[in-house]
Amino acid sequence: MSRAVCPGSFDPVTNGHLDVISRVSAQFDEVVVTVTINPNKQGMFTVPERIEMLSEATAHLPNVSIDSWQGLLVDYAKANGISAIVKGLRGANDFDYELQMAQMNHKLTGVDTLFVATNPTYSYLSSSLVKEVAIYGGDVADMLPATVHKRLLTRIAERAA
Ligand code: COD
Repeated sequence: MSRAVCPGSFDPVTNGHLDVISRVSAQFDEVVVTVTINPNKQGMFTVPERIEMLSEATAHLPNVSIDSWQGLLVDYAKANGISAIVKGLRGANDFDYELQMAQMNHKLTGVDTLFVATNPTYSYLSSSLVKEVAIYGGDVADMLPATVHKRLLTRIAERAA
């Protein structure tokens, strides 16, 4: 059985992430979307909130499950019998950063990283840019699942209060 991991911060999940996840789910028997925890980085959403949003947004994909992990991704892959890390690539900046990580991860445990080219419809999307635009009142409704959009607006309103 082929298993892949799609790691990320997912703070929050965007339509760009979902496009990659659904395409990866068509290529592997099982896909685990793993929210990697960075204790030095305070997100807009807690890890349980990110997991909940991912679970809702991928509920239609039966071979996709959601998890979280703190530590080296290669250790997660090894512990869970995962043979491939899959990442989305938006452009040259992603490539430079991802190539270095892929090579490091391969050196550490031999795990391979596969890349999915971004859908041009979503190539400009990142969680951080979506949050910034939404904080300043820009319309990001078509960049996120509807429930995530609602939660984002609620969180921004809570923070402004
Ligand atoms: N279209 C296509 N792909 C996209 C899009 C889009 N619009 N938006 C994001 N993506 C891709 C990103 O390129 C990335 O592959 C993935 O989706 C997740 O994106 P983010 O922004 O949620 O997550 P990142 O980039 O912050 O995640 C970085 C990791 C958490 C994956 C990385 O830091 C990691 O592996 N950390 C674990 C600790 C570790 O092992 N460190 C050593 C690494 S060598």
